[in-house]
Amino acid sequence: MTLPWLADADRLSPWNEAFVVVAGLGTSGFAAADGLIDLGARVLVLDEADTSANVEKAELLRHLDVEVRLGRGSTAELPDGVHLVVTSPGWRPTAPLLAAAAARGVPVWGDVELAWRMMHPDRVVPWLAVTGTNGKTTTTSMLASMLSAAGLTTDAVGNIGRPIIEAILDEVHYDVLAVELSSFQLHWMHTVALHSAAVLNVHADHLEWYAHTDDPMAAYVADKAKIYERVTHACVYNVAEPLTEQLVADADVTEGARAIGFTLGIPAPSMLGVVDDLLVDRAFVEQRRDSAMPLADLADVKPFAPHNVENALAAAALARSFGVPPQAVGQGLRNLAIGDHRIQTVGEVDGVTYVNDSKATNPHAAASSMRGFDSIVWIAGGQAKGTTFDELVQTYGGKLRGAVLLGVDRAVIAGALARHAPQIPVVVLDRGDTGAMQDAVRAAAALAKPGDTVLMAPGCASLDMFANYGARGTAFADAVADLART
Ligand code: UMA
Repeated sequence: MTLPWLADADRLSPWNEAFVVVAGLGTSGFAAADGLIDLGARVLVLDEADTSANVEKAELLRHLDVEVRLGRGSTAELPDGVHLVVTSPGWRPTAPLLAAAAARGVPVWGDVELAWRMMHPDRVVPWLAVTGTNGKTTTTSMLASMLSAAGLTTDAVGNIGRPIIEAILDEVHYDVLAVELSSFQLHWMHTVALHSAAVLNVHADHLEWYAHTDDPMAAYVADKAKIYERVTHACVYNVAEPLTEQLVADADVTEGARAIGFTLGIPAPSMLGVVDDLLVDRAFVEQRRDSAMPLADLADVKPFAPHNVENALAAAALARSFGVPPQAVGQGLRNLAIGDHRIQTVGEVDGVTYVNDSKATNPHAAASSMRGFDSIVWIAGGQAKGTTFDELVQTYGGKLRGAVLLGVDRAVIAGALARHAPQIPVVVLDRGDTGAMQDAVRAAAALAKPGDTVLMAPGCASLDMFANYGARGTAFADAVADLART
């Protein structure tokens, strides 16, 4: 059963005719159900988990006349008569409910697609969006800070934590939104036309989500590429990653949209880059053939690391495409306090610096932080998520004084070290409880010499041993504090 208006649906469509299933009652599913009720649809939410958090949310939704089914088996089948499925990003396309929707020709939207439809036709707010394997959250935060510094009403939304739907339902009228988009969210996006969009980098991650495809990496890249489709103003790419420029060239953008590069080198026209100690704009200035506009000091980028300068340039490009004045770019960077667990120095003991980069949950992120240090004792391991460490060890093996490995996929990293840097001493910890971080820090301290950096950039997810990457980072910082006391 199809609804003829659904393909072009917006907020004013006759949603009271629609029966919508929301897949998942996490952060985005709850917001989606809320949004759909606001539109007037009949809503059924399904979730495999009957955790206390889900039970609580289900109670709230039932008061709004939403039907909720929780617990094992409740997502096994797609009920009859469903017109639309709105899925949470974490659901794989192979989940039985989504596979059934595909088989029956029932459209599947992500929460981002729903948010987009809910703004039209009369509450439209421009979106500036960021994707990439690494740096998305930092760049989105930098962007939101630049927009605020320009006096605009804005918020950082999307994969960063706050569902976009929440902002659309908000009483606040936003001038513009800074949106972080994951590959999962992009996968289920169909008609969104962003004001401007940036792809920071594309490296292997989340390949298990695409395991059902012939070429998981190609499928992941194809989802990242979707961010540029229909862009109206600027497609921002990373000059150091030709693939991102290729994705812009291949995209079907709105007539008049520009390709804007960012580079750690001197920028060509239509790029942002670095000249001496300044971030400069040679894209959004009238005389770009022969001049560049200073935006900020390199020292405004915190924490200072090459990849973070790239993040700042990408954020600046998006902000400038929206007309943010140059001085607000620098002010935005200075106002920002980036969260913990990202290349955060947590202590110095016996001349060795201890750096927490627990947020480095894939090999590319770990490699990015290694770029910033010279002699490293590396603490790594956790869930590798189908990725490999060969390229990282080949590139940065020369900087490693030693390595300490822990977590479920420690052997994956040990293998890469044995193949490409067999001379490096490696300590492999078999202990799997959270206390293993204490052992790891002590082992790293024993390998380090004054002037070295002990870098906890695990290149893996934390969930095999810790509640989340924050808990892993805190365990590391606590272990360093203990070391300093002994
Ligand atoms: N569920 C099922 N069946 C399934 C899969 C999940 O029932 O087959 C249920 C789970 O029991 C759970 C719910 O679905 O109750 C979870 O849905 P979800 O995993 O999509 O999580 P949300 O809470 O909706 O959070 C999502 C993003 N999560 C993922 O993409 C995995 C959050 O990104 C995002 O902040 C939030 O929407 C708001 O937009 C987190 C993330 O880890 C931070 N993102 C990945 C990353 O950054 O690497 C992409």
